[in-house]
Amino acid sequence: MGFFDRIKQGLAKTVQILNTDIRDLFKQKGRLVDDSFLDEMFEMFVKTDMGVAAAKEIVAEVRTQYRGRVVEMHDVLETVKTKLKSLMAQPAAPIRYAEKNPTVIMVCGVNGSGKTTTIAKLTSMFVSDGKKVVLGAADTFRAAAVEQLTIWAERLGAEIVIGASGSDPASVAHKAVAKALEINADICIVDTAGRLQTQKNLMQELEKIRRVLNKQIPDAPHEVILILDATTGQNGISQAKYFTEAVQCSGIVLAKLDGTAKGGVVIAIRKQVQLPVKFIGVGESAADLALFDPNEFVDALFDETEKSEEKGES
Ligand SMILES: Nc1nc2c(ncn2[C@@H]2O[C@H](COP(=O)(O)OP(=O)(O)O)[C@@H](O)[C@H]2O)c(=O)[nH]1
Ligand SMILES: [Mg+2]
Repeated sequence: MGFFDRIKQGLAKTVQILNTDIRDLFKQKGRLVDDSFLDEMFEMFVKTDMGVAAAKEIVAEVRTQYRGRVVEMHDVLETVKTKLKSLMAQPAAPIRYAEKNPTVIMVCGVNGSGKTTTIAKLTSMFVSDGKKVVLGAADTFRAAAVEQLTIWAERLGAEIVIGASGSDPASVAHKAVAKALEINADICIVDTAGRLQTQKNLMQELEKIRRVLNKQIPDAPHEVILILDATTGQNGISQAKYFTEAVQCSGIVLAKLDGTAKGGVVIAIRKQVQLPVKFIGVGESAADLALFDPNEFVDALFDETEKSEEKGES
């Protein structure tokens, strides 16, 4: 399956709802763009969780261009897609590699957001690029967390560094980077325990991990990636704010996009958070990670609708 189809499949729930709603909107052949059309369109966008502000902007654009006219679905969709792409635009945000090995990547987020799974996905990507990866199991609170990461490491062919149960996460992170230096690994990824953005002491613990890594290698961590769970919707915005204040995140991975019909949340995040979305998670396996490209993302969202229109099914 190609990259585009993988994203599309991952977004299936959102695509399906959006597709149904768009067809309803254009049920009447040659629909007149009046207030009730624009209201219906607004409701449809809000349902995807893109946020009221983004929905308003898109509808305003459609109003400016088409109000009072009888329109074809295709023309309106082109306008909507162009607007969405501009709302989500971001500078290219590939992984920032260190000049000298290892590239240190710290991963953080709330409980269950998909940190460990995303680390497995990133590891799989790096390993298939021929890179040597060391994982640091700095989620020392739960034995199960260490076990989960160990299983992935074995499966994917990465080294893993663990600490005693309950030991200082910063010291485990330090040991992992030391190991990466020792064996000349390309990448060291540090897993951390989940925490709420409002838990001050735990956020300080995260800061400490960052500090320790930075002492060990002056420009580390090279990436601090915040994992957001797409199914929790707009709360992600608040998480991004607090985590970025504490540990200067460099980018976001939006996990579980496949589990929600509200894939529009990416739009809300791009609009309200000053961090690039680097990857999206679209499933539970190590291969279910896709680079986030706003253009591809929007094309995937509307692909079904356009296909059925071509076939004259609308
Ligand atoms: N459907 C789906 N499930 C995911 C994705 N990422 C993680 N999960 C699941 O979410 C649950 C929590 O993930 P985990 O990585 O353990 O979260 P952590 O607590 O942040 O480390 C697990 O059941 C994962 O399989 C994803 O992109 N799609
Ligand atoms: Mg975990």
